[in-house]
Amino acid sequence: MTASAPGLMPPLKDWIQNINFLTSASKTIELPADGPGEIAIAGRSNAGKSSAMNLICNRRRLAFSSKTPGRTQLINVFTLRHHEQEVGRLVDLPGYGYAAVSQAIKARWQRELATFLETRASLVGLILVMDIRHPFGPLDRQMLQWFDLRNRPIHVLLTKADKLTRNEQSIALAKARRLIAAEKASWGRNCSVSLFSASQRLGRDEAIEKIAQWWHLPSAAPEPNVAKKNPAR
Ligand SMILES: Nc1nc2c(ncn2[C@@H]2O[C@H](COP(=O)(O)OP(=O)(O)OP(=O)(O)O)[C@@H](O)[C@H]2O)c(=O)[nH]1
Ligand SMILES: [Mg+2]
Repeated sequence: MTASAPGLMPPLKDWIQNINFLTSASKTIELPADGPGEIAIAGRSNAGKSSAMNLICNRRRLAFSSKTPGRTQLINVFTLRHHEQEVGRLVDLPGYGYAAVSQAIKARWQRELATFLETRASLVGLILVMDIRHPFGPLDRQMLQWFDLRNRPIHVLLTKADKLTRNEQSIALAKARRLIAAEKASWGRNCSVSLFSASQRLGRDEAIEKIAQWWHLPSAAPEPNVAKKNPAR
């Protein structure tokens, strides 16, 4: 994080839409030099990564979302600047597990994802997007295990929550929390989870709160009474 006076910045949710596309690459070694706080967004093919990123950033087509699974086959990097200074990057990773590609291509992507998660120095956190109807599949767990080696935070978005009733959503969330707690000897110790729906605009604030934390930025305006209690801040 490079901003010197985060207290003077507006809440991230009000200006994250200033984020811009930086570059695409098909391999980690082709990416630009390590930059300020990179946050990767990963998930199974068609899980809803691009839609999640569009809602978080309040942009209609920042990241390309489509009805054809597997369309995002590149590592897409987006950068956020404040007064010309880069404060963070969001990295939309290619989806894994797309059934309609060959084993060889799947294996190549798995290797690329592992390389990215294990070696990218400026990676400060991982947002893992999972369809709430079938979360924590074997490939999701593989991602969690690779990233666990870095000992950095992970936030799981249980997306497409609109496909379930309120009650089913609560059950799915509680089940995910139990699973994370059961894994606290490994990836679970760095992992949090929340409900998300791009189509119902659910869960944006919670996701931004994580991102802001990881970038050391304010996520929302301070409560008036908090401001009074801490007049110096
Ligand atoms: N009902 C519902 N549909 C969603 C939601 N998020 C995404 N979708 C749909 O799911 C499909 C895939 O969404 P994307 O955002 O393109 O998913 P992705 O993970 O980026 O896909 P790839 O990059 O191709 O791996 C699209 O048809 C979206 O409209 C959601 O919250 N609710
Ligand atoms: Mg995508």
